[in-house]
Amino acid sequence: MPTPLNDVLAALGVPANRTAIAIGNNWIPGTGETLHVRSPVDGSMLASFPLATANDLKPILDAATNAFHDWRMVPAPVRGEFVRRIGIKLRERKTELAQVVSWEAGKILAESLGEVQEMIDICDFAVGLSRQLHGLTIASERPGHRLMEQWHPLGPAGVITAFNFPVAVWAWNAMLGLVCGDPIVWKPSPKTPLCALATHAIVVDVLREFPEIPQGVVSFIIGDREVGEAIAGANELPLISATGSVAMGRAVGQKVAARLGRSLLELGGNNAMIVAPTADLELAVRSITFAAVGTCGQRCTSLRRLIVHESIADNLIARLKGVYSKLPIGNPLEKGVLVGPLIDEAAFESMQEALESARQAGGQVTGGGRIPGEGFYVHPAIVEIDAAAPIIREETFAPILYVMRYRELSEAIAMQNNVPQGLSSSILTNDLREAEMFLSPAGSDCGIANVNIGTSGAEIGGAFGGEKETGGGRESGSDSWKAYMRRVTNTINYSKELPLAQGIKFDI
Ligand code: UN1
Repeated sequence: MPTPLNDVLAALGVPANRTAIAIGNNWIPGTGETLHVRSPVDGSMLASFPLATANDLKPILDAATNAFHDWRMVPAPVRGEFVRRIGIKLRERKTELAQVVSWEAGKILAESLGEVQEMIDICDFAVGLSRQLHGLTIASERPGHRLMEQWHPLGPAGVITAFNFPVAVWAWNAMLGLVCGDPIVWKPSPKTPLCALATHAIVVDVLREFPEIPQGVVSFIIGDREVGEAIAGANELPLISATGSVAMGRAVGQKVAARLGRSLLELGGNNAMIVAPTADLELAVRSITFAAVGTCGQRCTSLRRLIVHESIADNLIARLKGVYSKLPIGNPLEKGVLVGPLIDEAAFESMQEALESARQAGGQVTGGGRIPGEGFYVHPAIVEIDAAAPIIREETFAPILYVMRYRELSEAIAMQNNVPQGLSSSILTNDLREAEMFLSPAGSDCGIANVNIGTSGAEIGGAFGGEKETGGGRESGSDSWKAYMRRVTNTINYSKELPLAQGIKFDI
């Protein structure tokens, strides 16, 4: 079926024959079953092509391994120049790539543009970083000795990404990995393969400007679980960075651990916000709505649990219901729409199951129903529920906001932490002591803890990730780059003596 998306893909340089594999500019068909890609926007068929199987992985691993031998010796600032060019190309193709993201992941255009902006931002960050991959020099206890550390490229990195951030999460990993000297083997979600093809085409365009760079520095393979497992088990990939469900991360993490590899996991969030009595309620309504219904509740940082002080709960809930009743829901490519569709029917069903569990636990559900027509468009739900209900401990990838009440801050913090996940959290308060308590060691146990903003929409400059079942990995900014490198400790003796550490005498 003709769709404007094909024109966009052609403009981006994606070959007309869609393939499940590419090694640099070498686009290779997969040997597996046919994948049919339907748009969550209107159910239209976007593409059909054979998936890759685990048997298709070998040439990719070989190419990445070969590429590594050259790439690790390219000076990091020169690797940074490649990434700088990718950032420029992304600026030029921002609108087109965002359209692909909206068509395939169903997020509204403004958020898709934001996602591509995250790619551009991480390019800029990585370019700067390419000139400051630094180690320490450390005081040696021995005279005439120097103790220092260096950071060297680690090796090819496997990057497994999810449908909900189909291009930005790859960029967080790939741009850092590339400046660090690691070739990148990407396994995108089979729900958003065209986003990967489009992104890869942009990178290939830059690769053409650098004929000396081996093609194997960038590759992708689109397949199902079997391919993910093969990647996790591949000794050629010393680092596996995986974003997705806790179940996926558990499987990948165990497989990587079994070969004593390194994994960087960014898994489920079940994020909460505490709204304290002094909170600015206008700001609360806006930040809650963006965090809870943005991306149709399908961010790992989406707000799922609202813990409100009992003195303001009725007022805040009424205002939220008012805003929810007027939310513009519909085609994410249309101007003015704020809530697009769920990714697919399975997402809709798990939303309905969660709402049913909530009702059984005595929850009062407002919204949550499907809007008739093509695609799975829903009314975001507000669920007033008891903090003891089992369903609130689960992450459902849908716009459901569980609302609970509290009396004392310590109780609110305990509620916030009483879930298996630990990605993002926030408190809305104008009381300094409450804010600092929330940020203290006895406060939020998450990897992200915010004050007077929501749980989602983090900037790339900070380290991104969380604790407990979220997996413990950190991607993106700060010193996350260290995961993509190996640290070497060097001791250099520039004296004519051989003093041993710890004062050991060993005279022969
Ligand atoms: C994700 O959902 O996997 O903080 C990533 C945010 C975005 C990234 C979300 N910058 O909401």
